Amino acid sequence: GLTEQEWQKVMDIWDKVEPDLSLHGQEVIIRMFQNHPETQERFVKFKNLKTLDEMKNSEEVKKHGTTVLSALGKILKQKGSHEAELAPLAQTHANKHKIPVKYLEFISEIIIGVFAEKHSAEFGADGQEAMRKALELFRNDMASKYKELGFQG
Ligand code: CLN
Repeated sequence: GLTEQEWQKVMDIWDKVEPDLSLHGQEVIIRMFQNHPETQERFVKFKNLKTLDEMKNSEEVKKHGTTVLSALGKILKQKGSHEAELAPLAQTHANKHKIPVKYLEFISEIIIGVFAEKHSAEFGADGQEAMRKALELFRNDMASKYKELGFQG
């Protein structure tokens, strides 16, 4: 788990991100599609977006970015006691969307990269390390749920 101090670092960066979730979320989704095109294939609603401009101009991408980051924010704020928030997410991502754990790894690194770029002064090496640990915990718990559900993610 994380120390109280590490959770505090996670909450500190979240305070910077939260006022503009849609901008951060949009950036995360677009970068994920660009760096890992196989992730885009999992989205029926985004498969048709071909160019970077199309992605940037898509209100749906922005909306989905907000959905993802608000769900993640709710989880992180539980500081590890996230069972209630995580269970439904594991359920849909395993059974419905069929998302390998590997993709959760991709998005974790992209989240850290985007936040670091946008908040270089406030999100230094220690903050990034704390966030990496928090996202690892999230991912490990998702992976355990996947196993329970019989999904070899
Ligand atoms: Fe996801 C839908 C949260 C990572 C693929 N995702 C949703 C919804 C979330 C959500 C809330 C809507 C409700 C639901 O279906 O459940 N996703 C998250 C969070 C993370 C996340 C939090 C990690 C930080 N999701 C992923 C990826 C994966 C993916 C690992 C592919 C690349 S990133 N998620 C989906 C798909 C949907 C979805 C395909 C369904 C979208 C739609 O058609 O509306």
